[in-house]
Amino acid sequence: MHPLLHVLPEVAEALAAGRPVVALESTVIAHGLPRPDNLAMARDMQAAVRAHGAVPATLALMDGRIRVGLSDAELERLATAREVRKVSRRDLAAVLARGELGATTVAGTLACAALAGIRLFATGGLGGVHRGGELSLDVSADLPELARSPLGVVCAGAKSVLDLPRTLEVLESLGVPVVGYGTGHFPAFFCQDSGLALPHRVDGPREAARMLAAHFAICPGGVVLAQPPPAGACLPATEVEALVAEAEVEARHQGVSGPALTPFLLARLVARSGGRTLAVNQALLLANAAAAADIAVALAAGS
Ligand code: PSU
Ligand code: MN
Repeated sequence: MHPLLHVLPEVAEALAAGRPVVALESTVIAHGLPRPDNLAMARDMQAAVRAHGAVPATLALMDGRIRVGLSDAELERLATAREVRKVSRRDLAAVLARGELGATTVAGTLACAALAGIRLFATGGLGGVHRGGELSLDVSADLPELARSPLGVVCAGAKSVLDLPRTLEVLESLGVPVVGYGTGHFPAFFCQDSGLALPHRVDGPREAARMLAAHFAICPGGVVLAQPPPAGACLPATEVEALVAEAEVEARHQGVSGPALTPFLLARLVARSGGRTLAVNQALLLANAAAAADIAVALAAGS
């Protein structure tokens, strides 16, 4: 193992034995969800992974090491600390060298999970091309990192606050497969369907595992497995569009940009929807954790 990695014994044993492990990110805990729901969700996601037969490994930076798997006390520290850095690929070295507390984004988690040899990762929504990104060039580092790190990433598509058609264009250019998990369309995070057709679809964990095994055998980088949010939890697309448009105006007026933009927009949506976007976010995080565990089990079984 890499000297900067500190792997929880339970996770290290599972990896060494070829048993299923699912990586979980920590930006969603530290910056993506309001407190105290964030700690409850961090615990519930780990429990969902376990209930579906895999070992959860939440990733974060602590005391100068990349932590792969956190104890409950460490999860609590991450969810309640006053200052937590948002760590993408570009931030890894600086935060490690200073020994700061860091929550890894999808990009940061992918980079670290790849070092540890983890094959599955569950998150909520990917980062992507922000609206207006064709001029601002605000394109999440999640996209190039997906092209580098050999993991299957179960998500509900990319966040509704993004430009979804351009996000898919960039993923195509990068050669990252975007596969519908039980759907033929790219989901839109808070909504089941963005209206954007996907070129490939798999149904169920065994089909997903077979596709991942073929990809890992012949291609570098990862695979996006896009699962629609649970039907009962979804919001109407027109309502989400109106909420996002309002939140975008607020961000512009307050001069919010860069890494602060995504957490700002998500928090404004929670406030403006009276908590309804939070309920969808929580439901899809749990569903994605469960699906990633199912796929990790199938992949470990070689089916
Ligand atoms: N999806 C969520 N909540 C989040 C994020 C995604 O439901 O908080 C986080 C992820 O960690 C993702 C990051 O990698 O937002 C993207 O941020 P940016 O657009 O600054 O790259
Ligand atoms: Mn950005």
